[in-house]
Amino acid sequence: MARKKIALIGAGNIGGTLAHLAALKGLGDIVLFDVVEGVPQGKALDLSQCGPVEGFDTKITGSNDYADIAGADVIIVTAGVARKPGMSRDDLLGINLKVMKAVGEGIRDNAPDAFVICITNPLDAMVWALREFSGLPHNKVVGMAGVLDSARFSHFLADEFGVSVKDVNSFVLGGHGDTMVPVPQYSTVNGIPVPDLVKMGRSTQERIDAIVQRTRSGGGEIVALLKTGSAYYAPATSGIAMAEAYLYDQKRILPTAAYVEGKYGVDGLYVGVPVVIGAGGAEEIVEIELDETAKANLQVSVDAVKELLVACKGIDSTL
Ligand code: TXD
Repeated sequence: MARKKIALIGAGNIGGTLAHLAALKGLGDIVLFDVVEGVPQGKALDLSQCGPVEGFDTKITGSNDYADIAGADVIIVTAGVARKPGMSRDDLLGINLKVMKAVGEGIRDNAPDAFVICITNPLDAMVWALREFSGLPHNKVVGMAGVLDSARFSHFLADEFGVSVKDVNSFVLGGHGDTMVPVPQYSTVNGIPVPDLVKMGRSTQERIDAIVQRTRSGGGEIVALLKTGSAYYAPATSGIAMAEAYLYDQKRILPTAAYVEGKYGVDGLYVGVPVVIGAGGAEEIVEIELDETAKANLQVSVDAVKELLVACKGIDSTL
């Protein structure tokens, strides 16, 4: 069977890590694309030289020409600029919207049948703009944020309860920003809901609230430490999990920035919700019962995303 083809648009910190992970996992042949000449080619050559050590024969190439992404099965987009200390994700909008226009047109013209995972920030607006510019079906364009945010939430919860991350399933809804909605009620340790663990005295509400807040500012915490950029190992790992769900038709329910039409009281925008991801892309949006607090918090997140879309339309009148 012919190998799948993975195109990575953006060969920076996340792009290079995506390529390394995809190669190690044997997901398919890899094309690293970037506008900077030499970077995708250099990283591709370096990564290819892992092959003899790891034993993978996948072809890894670098390119500055969109024609080379032709026929890609999965495209993961990290093109754009990342945050520096003191910057919010929303501060990136002006620059990255123009990047999404170029990337969207490149995908439209060369790989319209791909499943596209957008990672570029501000994520909820950039995935919407990328879908608009590319013209691909809404179920074939999604955003990666919730898998990362819930991984951060799960990591902190596993630490708090002194348990294996294997047994922690956590739930984050809403946008990839300060308004994201970690949902302890739907977060469990091997099926035991977090609120029950608090009642059992294994933590306190205050400590869980602090973990929720630390999850919300998880990206900023790393930007402040790194000073030169933002997180890239866990974002790349999260993007790869979504790509695998599509490539292997896993029907995973993953927190995903998906196009919502009607569910959760949302109509016509991308927001982080539980989505079944399989060979059909975003196959189904799973609508769960939310308590009043989670509903209100989700609405705040949706309103914040709507403001970003207004800003996008103010910059690019074709949107
Ligand atoms: O959870 C999430 N979605 C976030 C997303 C988690 C972490 C980082 N998040 C965002 O991903 C971050 O705010 C950035 O917007 C993207 C990529 O982050 P990364 O750390 O990979 O940024 P880099 O290292 O600066 O890489 C960006 C690359 C760089 O090589 C540029 O030359 C390239 O993008 N770039 C372009 N490639 C193609 N086309 C265009 N126009 C272009 N402009 C820049």
